[in-house]
Amino acid sequence: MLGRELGRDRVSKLQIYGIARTRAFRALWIAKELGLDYEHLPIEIGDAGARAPEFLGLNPNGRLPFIDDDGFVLFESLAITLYLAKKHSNGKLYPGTLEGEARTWQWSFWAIAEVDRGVNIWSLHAVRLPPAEREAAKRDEALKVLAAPFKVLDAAVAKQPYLVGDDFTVADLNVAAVISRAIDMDLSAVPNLKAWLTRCLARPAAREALALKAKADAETPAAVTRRIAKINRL
Ligand SMILES: N[C@@H](CCC(=O)N[C@@H](CS)C(=O)NCC(=O)O)C(=O)O
Repeated sequence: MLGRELGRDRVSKLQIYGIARTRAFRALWIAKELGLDYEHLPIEIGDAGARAPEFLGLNPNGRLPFIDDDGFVLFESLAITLYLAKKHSNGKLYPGTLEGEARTWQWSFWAIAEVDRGVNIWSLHAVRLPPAEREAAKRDEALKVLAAPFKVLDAAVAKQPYLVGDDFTVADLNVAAVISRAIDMDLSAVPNLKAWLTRCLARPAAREALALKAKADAETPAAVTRRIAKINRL
């Protein structure tokens, strides 16, 4: 049921919209990390899903994910993780100091700006598209683009176990979720990044969310993967 169809006199549980193959994975991971009671609505991309009128009414971008938290509707995957972490785990998963918060924003914006697109291009052309349709040139270019930012991340987690210090926070979740598909790359040039990513993705909450993603990946027809590559010019 859509959140907006519920009477506002009762509290509805958090709803996470988007099949786990998409960036909804990020929202699912934080919800599991926080132990939230939530409903997952695994809608697809496109006209039969996020671009259908009832969902455009919630997220006019027609993209996934978005959440409805008792009537508060939010899109942008990392805004969702930051919001939920701050709401439910301020001072723990969400750093409690001004500097810790700023460091979390820094890494989250960095992940979107520097590595999100490159990892997506690489994974489509290395893993997700049918082998005959993968373009080696796009895959190689993506690896070139990722090399410098991956070195930056590698250096950051060489000095300390996690991005904001000794403890795992939503900063780690955001960056690790954005580059999660890089776990299938040859990461031998960035061993600290590899160890940190492996550590983040081994968390019980991450494993549960990854299992949902793997199932959705396996069930995704090639036509949909082609559409993803085309829509996003990847
Ligand atoms: N910056 C947005 C990107 C959202 C996005 O592009 N989602 C993809 C799925 S991972 C999507 O819905 N694509 C289908 C489309 O654009 O029609 C976020 O992080 O939430």
